[in-house]
Amino acid sequence: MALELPPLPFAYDALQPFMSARTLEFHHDKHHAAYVTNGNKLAEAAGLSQLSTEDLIRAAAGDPARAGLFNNAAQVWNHTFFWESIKPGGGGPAVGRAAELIQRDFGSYESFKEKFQAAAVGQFGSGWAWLVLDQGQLKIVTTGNAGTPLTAGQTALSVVDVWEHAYYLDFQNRRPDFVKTFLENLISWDAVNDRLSAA
Ligand code: MN3
Repeated sequence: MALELPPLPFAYDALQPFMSARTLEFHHDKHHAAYVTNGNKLAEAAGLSQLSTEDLIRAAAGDPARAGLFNNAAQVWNHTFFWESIKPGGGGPAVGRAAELIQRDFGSYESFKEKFQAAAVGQFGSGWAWLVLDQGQLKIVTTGNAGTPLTAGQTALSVVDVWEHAYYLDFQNRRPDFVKTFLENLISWDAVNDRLSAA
């Protein structure tokens, strides 16, 4: 199977009160799981089941005949990356190398926070807001639907899912409050620093 559903890297109730167990049950066990099931069916039909998730995404990107495969495979990768981008006790100003690069590329943590919040809230409809490394520079980018920095030659460092299913049970339509909570209470700077070290 090209696509797999890893267990969440924390307990379902570990992010409360910032992200509820009920949100995680639906988001991981229903939404993320459905992308895995559907993506594997489409990969098998296309004869691409032997590929890794990343290679499957690259093989389907930009090919209108493989749009469904791309959407499901990229959503699998994006969600697994999202779960690894948040943690219990997360949030707050960046630390370590991430803090140095944010200072260098955004001027200050407050400026980064303001720009990230604006980008995530401003993404029209479903999508994702990312912190990426692009040619050695930190950048904030958004992608619509299943879009992923993997196919843009950028190294993903962190992400927040801004599809409504990510926050509706906890925040209803208040995406700005969800993004603020991501930044203040959930984002894992350890994960960002690990990804910077590996880049
Ligand atoms: Mn989602």
